[in-house]
Amino acid sequence: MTARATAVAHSNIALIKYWGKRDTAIALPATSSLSLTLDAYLTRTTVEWGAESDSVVLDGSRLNGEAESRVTRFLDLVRRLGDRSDHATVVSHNSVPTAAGLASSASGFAALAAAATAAARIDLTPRDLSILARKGSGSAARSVFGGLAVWHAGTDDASSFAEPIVDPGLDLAMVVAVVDAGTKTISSRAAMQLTAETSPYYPAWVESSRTDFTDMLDAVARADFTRVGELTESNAMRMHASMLGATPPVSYWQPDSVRVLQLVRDLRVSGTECYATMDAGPNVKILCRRTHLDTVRDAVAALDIAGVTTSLPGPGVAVSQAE
Ligand code: 2P0
Repeated sequence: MTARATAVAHSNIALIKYWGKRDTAIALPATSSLSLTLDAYLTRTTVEWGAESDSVVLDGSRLNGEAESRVTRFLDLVRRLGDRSDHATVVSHNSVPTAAGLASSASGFAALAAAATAAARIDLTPRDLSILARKGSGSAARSVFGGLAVWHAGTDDASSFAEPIVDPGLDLAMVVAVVDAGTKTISSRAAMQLTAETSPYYPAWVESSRTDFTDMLDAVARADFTRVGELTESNAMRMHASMLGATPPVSYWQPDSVRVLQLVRDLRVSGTECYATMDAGPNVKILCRRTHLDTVRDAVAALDIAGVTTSLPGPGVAVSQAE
């Protein structure tokens, strides 16, 4: 029997963002966050144990340097969990452009966590899988689950996990306005640390995001689409405002990002209710109802930017093959 497994995980976009850690050593976030897993972007990863050394191939290219070390450190955690000393061959494919602010590390580390543990025959509950995925990349904790998921900030390793929440009929969909699919200029990990250490607005971000999180849970429970959308947009803008206050300032925005944000406002005025959110990149994700998906997509396409993708809520991580 070979120790091999393949897992598929989808990316997620936070409606209430995670931006900054309270403990970098075990990846505890400063605040709780809430996300929507998308069906549009996924990572498929195969892990096979039994090798002499770890190797990682992403989209046909062998990783090296810090990108490889990050995966190797993660595999160390799995070795410890499974009490094994052999190494792994990791082959991964992203349908997401890597490191472009489209949550490739979320789907990437969720798929890696599931494949590496399944291949090692380590049986984890979904909660424990999310705790493990968190240590690869914070947002990966949420990609263990489909649809809407919350990641509780927690106070220690065991209490900082994600879990799904029931959508009581919100009918959510998302349009991704791709402004630039190139690699980001500063990693989200570095940018959030810089913001936390140097921005005078960071404490205000933490405080307001805590309130946003509570308000969002309430809005979701009431299936109040308007409130969910308003909170989504304002939470993202406040996160970016906190970055602008860093030294040196962090800005992921490009001129086309602003054009899309303006379009979202115009669409709302003309009766298509939709709301914008942005992550560590220039792309704009637009939250809307399913019935408005085509209208929003066509309006974005008319801006003639780099690309546009539509998405419905996606599934949680799945081990598609364990041999
Ligand atoms: C989020 N982002 O909540 C936020 C909003 C980007 C902007 O989670 O250091 O790759 O690996 O825990 O998860 C991106 O940060 O950072 C992110 P690490 P991660 O989706």
